[in-house]
Amino acid sequence: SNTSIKDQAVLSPQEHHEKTDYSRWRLRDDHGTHTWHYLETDEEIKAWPQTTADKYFLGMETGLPNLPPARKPLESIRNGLSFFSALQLEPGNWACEYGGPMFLLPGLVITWYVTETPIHEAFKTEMKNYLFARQHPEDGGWGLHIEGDSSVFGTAMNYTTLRLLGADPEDPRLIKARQTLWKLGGALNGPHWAKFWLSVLGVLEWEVVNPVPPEIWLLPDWVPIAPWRWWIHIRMVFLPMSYIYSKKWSYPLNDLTRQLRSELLTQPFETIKFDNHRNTISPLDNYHPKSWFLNVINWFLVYVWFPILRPASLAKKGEDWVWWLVRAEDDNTSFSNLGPVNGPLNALVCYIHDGPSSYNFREHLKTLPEFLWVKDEGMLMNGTNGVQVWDTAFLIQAVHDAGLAEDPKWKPMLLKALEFLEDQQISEECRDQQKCYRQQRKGAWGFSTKKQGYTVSDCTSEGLKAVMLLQNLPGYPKLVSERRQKDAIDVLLTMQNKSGGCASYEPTRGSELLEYLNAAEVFGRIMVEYDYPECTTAVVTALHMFSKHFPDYRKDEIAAFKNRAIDYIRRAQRPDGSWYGSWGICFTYAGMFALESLACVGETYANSERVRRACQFFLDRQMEDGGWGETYRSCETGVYCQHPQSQVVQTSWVVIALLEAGYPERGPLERALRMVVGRQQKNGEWKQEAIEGVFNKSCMISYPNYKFIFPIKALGMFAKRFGDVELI
Ligand code: LAN
Repeated sequence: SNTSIKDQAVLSPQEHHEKTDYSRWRLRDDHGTHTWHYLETDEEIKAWPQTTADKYFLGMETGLPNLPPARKPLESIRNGLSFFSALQLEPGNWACEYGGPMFLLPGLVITWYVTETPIHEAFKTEMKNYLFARQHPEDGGWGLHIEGDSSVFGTAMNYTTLRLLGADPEDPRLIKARQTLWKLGGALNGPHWAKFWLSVLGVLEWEVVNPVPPEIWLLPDWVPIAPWRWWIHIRMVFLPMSYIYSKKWSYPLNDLTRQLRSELLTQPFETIKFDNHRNTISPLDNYHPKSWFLNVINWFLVYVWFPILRPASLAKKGEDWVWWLVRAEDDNTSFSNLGPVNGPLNALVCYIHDGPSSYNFREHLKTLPEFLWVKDEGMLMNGTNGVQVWDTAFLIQAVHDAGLAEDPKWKPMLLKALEFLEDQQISEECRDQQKCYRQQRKGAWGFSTKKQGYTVSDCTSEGLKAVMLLQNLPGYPKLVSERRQKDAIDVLLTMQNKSGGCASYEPTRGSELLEYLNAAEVFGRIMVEYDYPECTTAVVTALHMFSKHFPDYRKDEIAAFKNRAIDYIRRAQRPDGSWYGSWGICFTYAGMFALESLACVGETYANSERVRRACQFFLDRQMEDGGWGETYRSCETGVYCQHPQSQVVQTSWVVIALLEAGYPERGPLERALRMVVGRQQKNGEWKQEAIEGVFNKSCMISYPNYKFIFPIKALGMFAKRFGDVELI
């Protein structure tokens, strides 16, 4: 702790918090696999010095120099790159915090707790610090994500996490959190996943959890609701959940969980009839209310299927098949798992099935920390095991689009980035691909690492584009062979939907009607894959670029794919000229992609009413200071919601959009970029502003590197078009 005894005496309990010694934290990056380490001894510290990137991530002084003030786009880019290049990690990738969601760390900490896994003291301390730092000052609660209003999900789960990490229930901050939780009706008003985790912990009874039957995995593939058709993140969460639900596995009651019963509930535990509360939920959590259809099914499962009809043999068969699929997922991802929700759940399944000292469970304990991140506020759990491929591919493209890829100053950085992408391309199909319903992946890139190993349509596309851009310049080695580029194209050609659009991990496999079975309550549009202008654009532009270099390879298929995709982009435009974004906030993000799609088939401001309408949509929303800003409410409501402050990232997206569109006038672009350059710090960095990303309509997620990548790209594209003119 770095607060002295004297300080501690004068701090009120509220202000008193421990901190670890930040000069001891290090990020290790082993082929993109990130883990944070807290060094205990002086020898270790000497042997492993803290890097500039470590210091930056931890919010410490980086010592990066002040640079000559930028007046022109290329000067601003140079300053930005001087700073950002210092954050490149040894294997060639960039990293960052990937926080935002506030429901991830609880799953991990509950899993550790119920498996009696010791937690490193430094981790404990910083996790508590993070949760306190992100507690809403007004009401002491937490929301679904860092910027969201307090909800039962956020408050009950993070309160519980703090208690499991050793926080004192009499700490004024916990008292305040409890009051808010009680006002919202307590944990009985939580959504499905909160009730699930609290039942695992033994704080609630399993009767409060809506059913998750493993036998649903036994449905034949032709059945329209069979789980292989669901969006991958939902089915991979439901998979291990169904096993644990079927076992009704709970941690034995102890003093702490007994206390939690009284802290999280508004009435005495003994007086509660739990099955009456399966469907109670606070309105603040109920983003997507369950359909009457799902309520009927749940009723049938709870009162007829489970107690009366369900044959023990079928239950066993379901559990066995689910176990097989869990094991396949673990093997195919080297225990990284698809994401931060199914990771802890799979770990728990292995613990229940194989026991605490089993190989499988212990391997999980090794990979789970790969989701963790340390920053100035403390330790959090990332939305994936990192952003490695995605951000690295975008950075390469930004520098290339700025015309700087051959500049000797940036070549070493780009070469390393290229080496990283080469290393991270997925080289083979996974074990039992068909049986575990996995999409083709040989030649693909994922969002984070090859080890995680999931194809994503746009990550493959952006990765491939970055590789092609560099490798086709003189002076860059051809690290990714022609065959491997073609493998990536083969994957992309599997990704198109009937509509012409592309989804995220797989083409859409089920009907939108499956949303009637959406049981999560807190998220919208999660049950199947949908078409996304963002993903579609990435794929189309990759195919387009590829066919310039290899005009004969699968020529007709590529041409047909492109036509159908562009048609989809046109159809997806709203009458007001905009496109709704699903992975970035929101209309500014999707508009950038859609206009890039149209530009790649030559549809621009000069020849298209549609493009002019899209430009007008943005021009109508340009702010006083030249920038653009919309809030995450755009994602929730589907209507453009003006942010009180302009945002560097969104402004850059719009500038890129207008430049892709061939918008003829310089004025609005110049005003926008003046704002962006004006926000740049003396050392070349841009500071964090509002949250940038989103998923499932309701949950926001941070993309901290966007504030470097997109200004660089926007400024570079502008300079290419209008020259390196003085902006300031
Ligand atoms: C991501 C992150 C990246 C994102 C893009 C590549 C930007 C997008 O274009 C396609 C979808 C994808 C890959 C994506 C899907 C959903 C993820 C994995 C996330 C938003 C990061 C976190 C989120 C995941 C579902 C979080 C866990 C929550 C559950 C509801 C299971």
